[in-house]
Order: sequence, then C-alpha cells, then structure tokens
Amino acid sequence: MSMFCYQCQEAAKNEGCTVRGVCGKNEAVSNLQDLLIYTLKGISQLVLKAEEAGVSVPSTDHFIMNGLFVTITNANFDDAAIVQTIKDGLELRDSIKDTLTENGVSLDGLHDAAQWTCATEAELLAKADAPEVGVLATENEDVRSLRELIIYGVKGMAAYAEHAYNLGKTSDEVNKFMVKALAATLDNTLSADDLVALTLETGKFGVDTMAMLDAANTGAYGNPEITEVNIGVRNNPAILVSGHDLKDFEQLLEQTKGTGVDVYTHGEMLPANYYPAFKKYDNFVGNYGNSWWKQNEEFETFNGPVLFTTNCIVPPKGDQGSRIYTTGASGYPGCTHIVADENGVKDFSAIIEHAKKLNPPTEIENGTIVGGFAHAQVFALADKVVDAVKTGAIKKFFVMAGCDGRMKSRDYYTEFAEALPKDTVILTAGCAKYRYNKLPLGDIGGIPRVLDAGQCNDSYSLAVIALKLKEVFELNDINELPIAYNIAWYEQKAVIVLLALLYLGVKNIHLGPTLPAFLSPNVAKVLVETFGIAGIGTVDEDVELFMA
Ligand code: SF4
Ligand code: SF3
Repeated sequence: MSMFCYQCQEAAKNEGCTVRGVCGKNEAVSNLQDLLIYTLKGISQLVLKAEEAGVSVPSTDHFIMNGLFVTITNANFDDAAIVQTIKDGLELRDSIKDTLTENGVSLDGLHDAAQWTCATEAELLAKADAPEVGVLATENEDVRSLRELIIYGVKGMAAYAEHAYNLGKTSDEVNKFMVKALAATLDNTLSADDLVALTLETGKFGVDTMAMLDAANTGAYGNPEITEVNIGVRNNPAILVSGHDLKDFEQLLEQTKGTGVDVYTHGEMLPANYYPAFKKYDNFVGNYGNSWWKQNEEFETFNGPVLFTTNCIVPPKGDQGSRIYTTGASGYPGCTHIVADENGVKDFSAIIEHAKKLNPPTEIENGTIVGGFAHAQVFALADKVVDAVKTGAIKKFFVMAGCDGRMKSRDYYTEFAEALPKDTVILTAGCAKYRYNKLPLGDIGGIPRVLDAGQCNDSYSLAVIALKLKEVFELNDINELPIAYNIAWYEQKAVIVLLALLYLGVKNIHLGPTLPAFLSPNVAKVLVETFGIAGIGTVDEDVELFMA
C-alpha cells in the first residue's frame, strides 16, 4: 500500500484510497499531507509542554490552522508547497525546543512526531512514506477511527478559523483547543471514552469557531440579505472566483474596480452575492455555473482566469491550469499562487491583466436564483415564518446543508427535494444546495421553499435559526421542532458542521450519500445509539420516514 486516505466521502470503495485519490491526489501529496499533520501534532506536544512549564514560546496559532487547512480534501495538490510548509514547521518546532531547553525544560519523553529530523529533502520524502506517520500507524481500528474523526473535525475548524483570522478575528480558546486535540491523538493513554468526550468537545469548539466566522463576515460585510442573484453573463472579460474566503473576494473586487474586468462567483463563493458590502461594485455580475465538481466543463466556457481562495479544486483539464490562480491554503502544481504581503494585502494585478486578454464568458444559463437567508434575514421574517408554522402552511423544515460531489448517488438529493410535500421548506447551506437550488419548487405564502443561508460555515446560521424557533415555540428540546436533518457530506468542513450539530443536541441526523469510511463499526454504533445518526435509504422511504 503506497498511501492511505479515507478522510472524504469519495474514499475508494468507501474504505480508503490506497493507490491514488479519487479526488486526484497522488501518493506523494497524500503522504506529504500526512507528514504535515504529523509535524503539527509534534509541534502541539511541545506547545503543551511549554504551557505546563509556563514558558512563553513563539506563536504557532496561524501556522497550525493553515497547515491543517492545506490538508483538507481538494485544497492543495502542490507537493512543493507542502514540502516547504513541513520545512517551515520543523523550523518553528525547533525554535520552540530551543526556547524550552534555554528555560531548563526537559525534552524527555517526546513522541517521534516532535523529534524527527531530516538533513535533506530526500530524507523528508522518505519520512513521508514511513509507516509511523500515516493514518494506519494507529493499529486499533476504533482508536484510529476516533482519532481521525477528531483530526477531520479540527481540519474543518481550522479552515473556518483561518477565514476569520484573515478578517482580523481569532480566538485563543479555539487555537488552544486545536493544539490540545492534535496532541491528544499522539497520546496512547487516552481511552476510547476519553476520545469520545474529545470528539464532543471538538463539536463545541466547532460552534464557537463558526460563531466567530459569522461575526467576522457579518461585521466586515453586513448581514446577508434576500438577493436575486444573476446567473447570466455580460460581454466583458471576467474573473471567476471560487472557494470560501470573503477577504480575498473583497480585495479582488477593489482591485478590479474601473478596470473593465467583471467578477463572477463559482461554487461556494455564490453567497458573496448576498452581502450588502459587495453590492456596490458595478463589475460584480453574479454567479457562473454550479458546484465544484462541474469546474472542468464550466471553466472551459467561462474563458477567463479563475481564482481559488480555498477548496474545492478539481485537477485542471488540458491547458486550464494556465488560467488558474490560487491563494491562501489552496494550491495546484503549475498554477500561479498569490501570497499576501506583511499587511495581508494580495496583489491580483497579474490575474486582472490576464483576464483582459481573454474572451468574455459564454452564457450557459440565464435568469436569477434567490438566496441570503442567514439568521438575521430569517429573524426579520420571523413573524411570517412562525405564522406559517402555526397555521400549518409549513409542516416541516428540512435542513439539507452540506457538500455536493460528483457521485451519481447524489442525484438522491435532487429527487428528495422534488419529492418533498409542497408544505415543507428546505433550509440549506454549503455547496449541497446546487442539487436543488435551481428547481422550480415555488414558495409558501411568499417564503421560498429553498432558503439558502450561505456557505457550509453558514450552517451555523441554521443552528441559530433552530434555537430561535425553539425559544419562540417555548420548547424544551431542539428535537421537538418540526425540523428534520438530511445532510450531504463530502469533506472535513462537513465533519465539523456535523460535530457542531451533535454538540448542540441535534438528534437523528441522516448523513449521506454514504456514512464516512473512517467510522469503524463500533464508533458508528456509538453515533447511532447516542445520537440516532443514520444513513439514507431510497427517496420514497426517506420522505415517508421523515414526514411520519
Ligand atoms: Fe480519497 Fe478523499 Fe482522501 Fe482524496 S481526500 S485520497 S478522494 S479519501
Ligand atoms: Fe463544497 Fe468543497 Fe464541502 Fe463548503 S466546496 S461545502 S465540498
């Protein structure tokens, strides 16, 4: 076996990718990502040691969140960039060790993750292939399953923490938790029960992180509001922006102002259309295309350059890579990567000049779609919503947040949305929405039957809405609400969203299109028995089950 990865929903045979990732990640990149995580665990062990000894060491907060983010599915395929990040990590780690030694702190008993060294790049690459580094280094499948559940949750948390960080918001508690969780996965003295408790704690910090990002986004750009988003095109050269980072998006809009270059969103950047602050830009046209997995065909017809601010990248086809730019945690070999200066400013002039030389986008759709139903907007409509529930006009809400993916089995979500009774409303967030956000599902007394809160991180908004409804209807338990959860997952941000919902006490979440490969039978059993987690069945069976 040359690699082993089972962190996403596409894991081969729902067991794990062992030769090459279904996502396109090759063996070298997979093993380097494992080594980066291993290095972060070692750094974390040292940070905890410093904390215990009361010694102040260089900050690792941003390095750890970025390092975790780099390893998220479809974020970074650039082996050279990952090698450099590992080298930076070793340098940071050694500076912590030096500080500890200078302060008389013993370094005895450190895990290999905090000790390994390499004199050459060849040695670094050999270490990436070493059996002690990867997921399978943990032999007990239940311990491995819980450790990875925690690591994947923390990866999602780190991604959201990084977006907030880019907007000047960070949390010592969240950063400390990431260190604690990483180090805990090296600790052989922790029992399965300890790891289950840590999994729930991961959910708690997931809620905190999403709340922090929500405050960062809305503080900077206003509360998302109901918006009709144009999905057609104009006749100007243009840049397409994908990923989740609103700060990058703002900087690009500022720099394209008055240049004659238009800007469109793709995939998870669609919700940028809902923020008041971005509406003032005349060159911000709307959204082009669908979710991430359609990018090869949609980038072809877009004609202009594409900026990835984060995941999900699909390996580019033909010469598409020459039009792709990456920034932040994202990366792809051969594509131009744009870095921030010391003030966080990114110079997008190369992509703007590139756009000017290329044709305007070819129209693939026209008309509009409606979104912008994050918590503040839904609260503004609260009376209407509550009335509709009281009169029985709305029988049930379906939270269908999460991810989209290329597997045929995800047609289920389109069919499920179509099959739902007309007196139900879908609450969505994340790229999962593309499976039904263009269907003519109509409205209930002016309330659209698909309410899109935003990106996957805006699943937080859906939880806030549920908690508000619980208060309005004076219920004791969030599970007494007429809300069902039928969530589609793909990558690790969905893992932190799931853990956050579990922490908030939400029960009976259905997760599909398959249950995670990283859940061992025993861990899956705990989730089923404690939280009522279930998979999906056929559309008809599930509609009947949920409406019962
Ligand atoms: Fe396979 Fe998913 Fe891992 Fe890619 S991220 S190698 S598809 S499990
Ligand atoms: Fe989508 Fe990748 Fe998860 Fe942000 S863009 S939800 S899959």
